[in-house]
Amino acid sequence: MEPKKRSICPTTVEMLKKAGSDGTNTAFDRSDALLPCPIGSQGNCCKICAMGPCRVSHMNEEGQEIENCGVCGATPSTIAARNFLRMIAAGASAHSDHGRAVAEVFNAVAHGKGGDYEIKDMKKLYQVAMDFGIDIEDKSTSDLAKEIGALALGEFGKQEGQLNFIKKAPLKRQKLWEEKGVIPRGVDREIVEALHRTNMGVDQDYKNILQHGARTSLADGWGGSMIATELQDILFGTPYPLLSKINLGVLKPNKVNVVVHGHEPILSEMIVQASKDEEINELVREKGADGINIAGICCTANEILMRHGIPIAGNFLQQELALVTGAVDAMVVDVQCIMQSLESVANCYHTKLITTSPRAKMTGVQHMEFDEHQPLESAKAILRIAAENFPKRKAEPHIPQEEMDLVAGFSHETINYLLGGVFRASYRPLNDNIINGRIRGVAGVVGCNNPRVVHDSAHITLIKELLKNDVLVLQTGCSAMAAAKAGLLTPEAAKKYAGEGLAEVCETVGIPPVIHMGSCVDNSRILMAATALVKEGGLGEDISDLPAAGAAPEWMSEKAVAIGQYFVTSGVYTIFGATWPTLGNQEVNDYLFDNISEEFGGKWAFEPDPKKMAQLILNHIDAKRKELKIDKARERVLYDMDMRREMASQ
Ligand code: NFS
Repeated sequence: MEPKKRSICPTTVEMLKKAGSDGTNTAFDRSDALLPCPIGSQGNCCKICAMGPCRVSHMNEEGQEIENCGVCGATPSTIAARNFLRMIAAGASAHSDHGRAVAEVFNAVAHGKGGDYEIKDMKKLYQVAMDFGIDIEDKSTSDLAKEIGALALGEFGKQEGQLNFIKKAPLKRQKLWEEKGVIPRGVDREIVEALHRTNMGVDQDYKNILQHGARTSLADGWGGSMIATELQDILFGTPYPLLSKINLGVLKPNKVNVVVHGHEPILSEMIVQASKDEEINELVREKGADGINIAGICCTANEILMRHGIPIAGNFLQQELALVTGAVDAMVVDVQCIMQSLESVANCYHTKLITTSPRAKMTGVQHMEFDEHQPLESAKAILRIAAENFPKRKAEPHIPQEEMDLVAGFSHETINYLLGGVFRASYRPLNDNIINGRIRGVAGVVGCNNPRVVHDSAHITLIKELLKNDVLVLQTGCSAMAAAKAGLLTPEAAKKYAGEGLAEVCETVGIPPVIHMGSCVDNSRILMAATALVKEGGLGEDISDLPAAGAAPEWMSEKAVAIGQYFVTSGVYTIFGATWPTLGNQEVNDYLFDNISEEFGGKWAFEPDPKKMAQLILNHIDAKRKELKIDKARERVLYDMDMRREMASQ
């Protein structure tokens, strides 16, 4: 396919052309060459034992749909539900193993063995201590940190009781979860149980399997992911709004370009710190460069953007293209969303690709284990390699010009502060503007890129439709990067893209109409923002009452399924684009797209067309406004505006 049909992002198109002429193969090429398996993509393939793999539903040579059972008798619904639960469990494991790594570093810091890491946000330390139910009176910060560290680590292996952060949800929601029996015990326990239940011959009732999917997902959203976010904020600082830039134009021809790619800020924070080291900068100058330039890809980029304003090179589908510029002297990766093809792409240019986590090595790639006891030294060693590599560039780099300004750094706490001020921090102004109809509703737009969708296009079409209709957009992950590249993360975007009501609120408060809340584990911040809206009052008693919805228009990772499910289980209407993992099974679809809402108030939907997706979200928001009896208020606001326009034209 022609590069310009591949992406709406100009640097992506430019680098795809260059990759073509350099003979470099990318994910875009491979997705053309490799069509998705028609059986697997519909959730109709069972390969959990050696009697199969069983294709349980397929077309025969006459084109008739054949629906049969697996060799063991497993029905297509059981198989589709098992596959779905395994996706949730895998996604939850990724976020949670990240959370555990942070908890381990946090615990080491609390015991004075944290090397160069330290506690940066004392206020958040106290907040999290209270969330854990710790009596904070008369305790030193070091004692509090030790207690938090022990409790946080304990959340993973807990056998009984419930995860602590469940208590942060609205009371009505907690009660509902209890009634439905889905409150997670330990994070690891739920994930292990998911794998056990989906073994050959164990759980065979698709609803029972999916009920455990609900519980496993909560162990992610209100467990592993939330632990990651909260402890990262204490260790590295709670984000506050800041300016930065995005897109491949942030790479600089005369600097040593180091791209950090992956997910855990434990690594990227230290790379940022080491880049300021005088000895490293001396070496960089010795090698003929004008300095060192750090840029991020994927969610680790979001982490260091949110806390340091480090620019972002690009989102998921730009990881190979960053190397195609010929300007990246080192790409350092840790875990998750790292394409194995990076090794061959790096070999086409001069880039040193370096793996750092014992959990994620790559054949043929230099491994430099990141020593968490001497993190700064590890980071410096990586930067030395990058500096040494600068003079080895094979050709003049070809860096696209485009870079875009953005404002990021919106934690749940800073939204509170921005809206209410230091002394009256609150969500009241946001609730009031939703109630009076200036803001029609709120949508979380998150998730990945997927080469089966024109890169970034579904994100941008959906978000623009929502803004036009006065929907405030909260974002994380690679979707936030797509919006940032399109200029939607600037305060000026309100005037340009938002409806009058939303634009007015954004201009008064001085925020963009699209709020970047961080990486994918930071979807827990969106849960907290939704909870704050409920607790502030006037918008119902539960997350499911809010005029709000979620979407992942270009998803590809199992992590997205885990996130989507914890939003649904938390009461949110959640729509996925691209494809849907149980497409081939009516019974499971009927449950996930419809009946599940009787249990949890939220439900799934699948809609690949972003305009139709926006309409579904607006319909849902309007229905919720009606239930809350605030639909009339909005009509009045709109009427007032029409009247104003009419008066202006007279
Ligand atoms: Ni999320 Fe972040 Fe991006 Fe998708 Fe991958 S980087 S954790 S999974 S591709 S949004």
